[in-house]
Amino acid sequence: MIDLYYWTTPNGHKITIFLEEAGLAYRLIPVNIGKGEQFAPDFLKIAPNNRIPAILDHAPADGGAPVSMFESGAILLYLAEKTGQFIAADLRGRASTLEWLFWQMAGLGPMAGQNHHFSVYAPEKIPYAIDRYVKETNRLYGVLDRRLAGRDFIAGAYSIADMACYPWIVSHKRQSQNLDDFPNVKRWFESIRARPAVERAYARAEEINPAQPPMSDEAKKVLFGQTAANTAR
Ligand SMILES: N[C@@H](CCC(=O)N[C@@H](CS)C(=O)NCC(=O)O)C(=O)O
Repeated sequence: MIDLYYWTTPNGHKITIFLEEAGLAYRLIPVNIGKGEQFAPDFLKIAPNNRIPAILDHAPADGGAPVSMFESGAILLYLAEKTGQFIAADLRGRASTLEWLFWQMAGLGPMAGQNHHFSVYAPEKIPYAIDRYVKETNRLYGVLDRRLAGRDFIAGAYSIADMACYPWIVSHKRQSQNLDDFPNVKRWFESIRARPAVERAYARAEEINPAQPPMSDEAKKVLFGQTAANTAR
């Protein structure tokens, strides 16, 4: 059994997608980040960065004590290694899965995240910041589009690289990106959206946080303006 500390955000969806695809038994533990639940002492013990997702694997492959993990890319890799699924077994396939997984973690995720922040959440609209992140997101979509030309998936067979990228493309409109400009991304996106496991993963999100209401002022206060001092627990 795997406990998944989860909220209904792109980084959370990556892990429900994997667990649904692999058919692993898991329990969702909602961590409502808009209410500050990411600062609960028990959560911080396994996720010291006060961010979801995190997991607790009660049956690790070495048969020892439960293993906890934070950081969605590390969790995807851990689960792929645990199950032997969604990462190529050969050296070259594995290398290409890892490079695109890390590309998502270090590029697409953070840039699209800042794009959301300045375009949607920031209390003042700062044209330079919006333009900077919309353009950088656009560049990254272009990189992904070129990668997907002539390919069904990002790194050979369907893999953790696809699972990492897909949830960040779901919110393309919020990122001011038009999928018609990226036909390979669009084809890939539609094929992943239609996967039954992906549908189940997003249905779990609906159960936990129906209709995903717009972020409240209270949630903005919790999420934005965190510093070392005010998050020290
Ligand atoms: N690099 C981290 C980022 C995780 C992350 O930013 N999680 C967000 C939700 S998508 C969060 O928990 N935010 C809580 C907060 O900002 O306090 C990962 O991929 O796991």
